[in-house]
Amino acid sequence: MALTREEATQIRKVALEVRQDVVRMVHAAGCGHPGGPLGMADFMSTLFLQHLNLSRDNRLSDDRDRFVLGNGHTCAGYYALLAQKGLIQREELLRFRKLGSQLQGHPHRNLELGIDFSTGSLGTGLSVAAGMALGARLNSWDSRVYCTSSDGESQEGQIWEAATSAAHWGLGNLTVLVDFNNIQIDGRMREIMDVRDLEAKYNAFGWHAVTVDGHDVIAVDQALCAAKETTDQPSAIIAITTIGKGVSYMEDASAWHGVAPNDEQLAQALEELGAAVS
Ligand SMILES: Cc1ncc(C[n+]2csc(CCOP(=O)(O)OP(=O)(O)O)c2C)c(N)n1
Repeated sequence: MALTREEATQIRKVALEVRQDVVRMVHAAGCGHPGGPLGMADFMSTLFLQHLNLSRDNRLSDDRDRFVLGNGHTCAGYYALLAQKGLIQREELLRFRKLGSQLQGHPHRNLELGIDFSTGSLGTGLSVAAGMALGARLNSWDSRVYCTSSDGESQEGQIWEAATSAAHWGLGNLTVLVDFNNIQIDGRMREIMDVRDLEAKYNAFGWHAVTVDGHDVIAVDQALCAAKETTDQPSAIIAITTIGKGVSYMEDASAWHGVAPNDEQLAQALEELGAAVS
């Protein structure tokens, strides 16, 4: 069913709050990755609010959805969304990347917090997600598995081993959302290693693949609904995004892949994101 106007408004509001949390968290840590999560905030908020069946109440049960953040360096936004869902305490967000914190710079498996798998080593997430999807099917669990990936991560050979396996097993309960911002750690994809048309590639591997504007929450929601209806093939949603979305000096700039804003830059970012500057 299509998103109502109220649902779309709520998702956009949460995406904005996630962006505010991301810049605050990375600033407080003095290090981390702001660009990716700012770009992913709209499609991640659509997934977490509208589709992902994960809550404080069901987080330890078998019959719930699983989530794997394949591009683990973008975890600031993931943690902010787990806080939105009541799985992480809001105060903990500002301990991001601090010694002793449960919220390290790459996700560490912690089912109490709703974190299903440890990631950060690019290429591994989709394999694990495919294994979870197969396991859920073998156990007859009512469980869908969602995984994120990225254009940079798509350079890893293991992604395509996982894609081959998932199609072979007809994992209709598996969906990957690929953050395609055309930028990776060192610059533009085409200057480093162009992965080209990922929709065509996933289709050729036997997936149901679509490309959407990753900032259009209505389009993302429709793609997630179509993925649910595709029961005999895994689905891939190639989400075209702008790295650093919402903060003018971070937008489309690979320099902001993994740098913390200073005090002045934080103030400007929060102002642009409509947050109270304290
Ligand atoms: C196996 C592996 N190799 C290298 C890295 C270092 N690394 C971290 S992020 C990154 C770039 C990934 O590209 P992408 O996810 O597209 O970057 P973004 O869009 O977030 O800038 C690299 C190479 C890693 N984490 N894992």
